[in-house]
Amino acid sequence: MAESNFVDYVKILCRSGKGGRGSTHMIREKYAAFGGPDGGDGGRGGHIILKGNRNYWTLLHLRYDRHIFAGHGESGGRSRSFGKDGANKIIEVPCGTVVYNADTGEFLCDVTEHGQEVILLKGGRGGQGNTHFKTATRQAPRFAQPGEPMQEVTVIMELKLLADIGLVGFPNAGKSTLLSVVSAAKPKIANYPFTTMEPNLGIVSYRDGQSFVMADIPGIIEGASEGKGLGLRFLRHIERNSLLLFMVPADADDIRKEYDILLNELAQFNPEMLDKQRVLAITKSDMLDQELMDEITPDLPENIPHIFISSVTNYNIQQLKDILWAELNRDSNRIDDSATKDTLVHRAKDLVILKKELKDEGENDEIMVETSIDGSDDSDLDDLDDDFEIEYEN
Ligand SMILES: Nc1nc2c(ncn2[C@@H]2O[C@H](COP(=O)(O)OP(=O)(O)OP(=O)(O)O)[C@@H](O)[C@H]2O)c(=O)[nH]1
Ligand SMILES: [Mg+2]
Repeated sequence: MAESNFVDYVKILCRSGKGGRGSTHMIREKYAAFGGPDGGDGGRGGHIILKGNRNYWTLLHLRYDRHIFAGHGESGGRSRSFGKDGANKIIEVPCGTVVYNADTGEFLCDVTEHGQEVILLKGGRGGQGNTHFKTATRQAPRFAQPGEPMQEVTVIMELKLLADIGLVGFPNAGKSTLLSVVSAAKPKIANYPFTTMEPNLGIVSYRDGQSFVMADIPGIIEGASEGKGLGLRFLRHIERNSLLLFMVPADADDIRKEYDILLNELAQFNPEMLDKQRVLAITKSDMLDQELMDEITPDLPENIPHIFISSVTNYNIQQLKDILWAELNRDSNRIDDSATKDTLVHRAKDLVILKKELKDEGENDEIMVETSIDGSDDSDLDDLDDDFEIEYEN
């Protein structure tokens, strides 16, 4: 997987900036007899922000930047001058990026829309300068508030492509061929299994300038859930599709059995996949005549729509599009405004699975951290009175 440009899994260390400390400065001027406090507030630490960008299709660009640190807030200064805020770090990600805590597997956030910004880690607030602590009885506070500490987390970012329809089939079923016929995508097509090694997306134009997005993923075989073939790692790219198009070739020994195997593998990956609407296409039907189709039909699953197609002769391709469009637009399947409302709840990752995943993805190497972040910077506390509690308002 290492040489591929299609990167859909990365582990990154993120750290926000700490807040700048408030200043303890005292006025010392020739004509101000007793001066007094004039220390300004520290600046806010930089946030770590994720931003959806539809021009990115993979997480490849993040492979080269494993440590993402925002800037620290500067300390406050004399004459009530504020410290400068630390610079935010914006991480641009493709739409469909899901973020998990790499240590606990906890789901943190996801980014589905172009331009959408999500604060992953907040920068520490700046401390208040000593001017805030002046009271009638304490005219010259020689302390100020330290800045809030920075936050750190190692995350796993996973890309789950956002498409309307996902193609599900054994290798060689004709998935890529169909995509090449109904869209402008040019996936590799060949008469051997596992031609497709990474997902392809295509935009299918429908009547009246409407369109939908189709995702072609590598073929699934029996035992994929135990890691056979290319395993199930690519299934995450059809997790969010509202509709699954199952494809079984006309020359399969047992069409019904192939369909059941596919269904079972999806269930092993995530049982919620079975809640999605399905359509079955019997591909390569140019190899069948009407008589054979009639013979096959009674054995097909009863509860879902099916259609015989041929990408080579274009047989029933328009009818297939009609069925897909109708299913997509059934209220029960509709994804509001293409994926603002997710079709799938992101669950926390099981720790055992997480460990295995990291190993499979070659991401289990430790990310080195140069400095520790136990938060408080002791030097900030030097001037504090013992009896004074510093609290941040929320
Ligand atoms: N006769 C006939 N052959 C087809 C049809 N569609 C695809 N094929 C052939 O089937 C073979 C496999 O097609 P692909 O589109 O690469 O199959 P795939 O499902 O993408 O396969 P993987 O990427 O390996 O999972 C190719 O040799 C295609 O030319 C069809 O409608 N009729
Ligand atoms: Mg293919």
